[in-house]
Amino acid sequence: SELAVELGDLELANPVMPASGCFGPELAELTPVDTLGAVVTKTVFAQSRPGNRTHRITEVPGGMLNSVGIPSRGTTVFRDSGLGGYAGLGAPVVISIGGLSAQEYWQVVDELGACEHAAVEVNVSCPNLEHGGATLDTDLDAMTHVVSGVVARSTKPVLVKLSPQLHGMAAAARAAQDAGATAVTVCNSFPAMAVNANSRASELGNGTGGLSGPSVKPLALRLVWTAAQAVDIPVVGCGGIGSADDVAEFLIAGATAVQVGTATFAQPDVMPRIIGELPALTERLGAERIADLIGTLTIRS
Ligand code: RRO
Repeated sequence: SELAVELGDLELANPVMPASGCFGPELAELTPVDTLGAVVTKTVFAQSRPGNRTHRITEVPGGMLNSVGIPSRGTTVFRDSGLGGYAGLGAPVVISIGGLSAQEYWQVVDELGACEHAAVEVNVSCPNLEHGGATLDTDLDAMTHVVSGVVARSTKPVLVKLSPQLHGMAAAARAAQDAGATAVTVCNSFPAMAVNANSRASELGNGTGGLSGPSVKPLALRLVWTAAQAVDIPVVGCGGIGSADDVAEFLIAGATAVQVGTATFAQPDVMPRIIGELPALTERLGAERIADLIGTLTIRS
């Protein structure tokens, strides 16, 4: 159909899915989710873990900061509970996976086995984990080791969620491609912090966190454009997307699909609404199919 896009062998009915961590099955009670191109789960760890101290989220002008720290009940509980409730929502499920070592990532994939999912997204870019985060993609050898092991073990397409590296993006995207990734997701939240001058304390219980929302959109667009030029695999755009026009901008810059995160907190129905607007947008932009927009950016003369 006119909205379909492809991530390797993975065909999506449309290019819109939630960003990992910003969407739980409870959203299905507020808005229809079976129209989404896919659903992406909160990152799953092998073991159960509590996550970071509160306060975990704070609003800032133009967006929000989070330091959630991946609370997880562990892979087997997730798998045996209908994918934590994500199965049966009527959309393909992309399982975000994390770990503090290569073995931990691989254990998640092994324990997921053949359970009903459409793809995995390897989170190599959480800014909020112990030991200064799990931003593995700043060490390309370490990322290659993890990703190639996941690709070898997984029967499904493998997306790799990258950090917002303003200088290292091309190299990181290329390394993910060379490790066998089906697509790269660009990008995770931006390392940031918020300070309360009255208390002289950080707003977040972890001290620092990840910035997301409208303020990061121009940065994310630039990173998507850079990644799309560097690789031959699809790029999934993520960062400040909250409207159908935003989706068009990311596709034109080179994204094949997009993820919506922060906007879903204030507007639970934002994704179905955007999807509903995409046919008219496609027509207004003179394209027959939305995929015809991908990577069509010209430089203004
Ligand atoms: O859980 C988090 O604190 C978190 C993760 Br895993 C991530 O990848 N990105 C983010 O902004 N927060």
